[in-house]
Amino acid sequence: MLKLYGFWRSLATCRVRIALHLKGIAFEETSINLMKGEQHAESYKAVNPQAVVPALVIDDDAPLFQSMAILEYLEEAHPQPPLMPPDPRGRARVRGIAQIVVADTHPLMVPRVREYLEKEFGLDEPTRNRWIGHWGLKGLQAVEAQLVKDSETARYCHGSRPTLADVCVVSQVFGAQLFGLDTSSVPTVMRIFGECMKLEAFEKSQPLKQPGAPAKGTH
Ligand SMILES: N[C@@H](CCC(=O)N[C@@H](CS)C(=O)NCC(=O)O)C(=O)O
Repeated sequence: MLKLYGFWRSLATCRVRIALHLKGIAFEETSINLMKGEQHAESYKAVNPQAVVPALVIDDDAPLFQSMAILEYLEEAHPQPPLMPPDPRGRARVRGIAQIVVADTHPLMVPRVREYLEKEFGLDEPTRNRWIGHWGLKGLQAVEAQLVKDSETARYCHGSRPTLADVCVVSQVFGAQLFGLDTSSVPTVMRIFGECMKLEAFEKSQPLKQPGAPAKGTH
């Protein structure tokens, strides 16, 4: 049984959770409570010295870390159903969309950045939320611009089957919802989000459906 270290509201964990469900891979999830700082416990840093989730343990081997690396591993080790297009150009596009989220958007919103803004610069919560709103929407708007201009955009971000682009974009929409962002400026993203949410793998992976999540959205 695969062991996923995660947290209910972690967007990076959510990406891995969605991919595991899409591929029908059984796993058990261990919660590392980021709100209580459990990521900094020595016992967890033995799993992932970066003190972040997710980490994925397979067959008691060294844990895999970084959601994008884990997603690519799952795709290579469990090719069915494919979450990447067959052609190199298509794969580059899917990776590009995914990386707008994973490399350029989500890192600006994570707890350690929010804590640093608070402790080093004295920014209060409304100001920190403006920061998050700004970068969270910029990222989704960058995805929207890519989706709108390319004829490969269809039911999903790339064609008629979900890909790693959808996995990443949906995780970021969950983040926008947790922070109460107005997503009306990204209609294509939200249309595709709606399509993905018709699939059980996406629906049951959402933050607010995980053990420990509050009944109502909160960040
Ligand atoms: N680039 C990493 C991001 C990992 C990450 O920052 N995870 C967040 C939760 S989504 C975390 O554990 N944060 C702990 C902290 O910031 O202290 C990935 O995609 O796996």
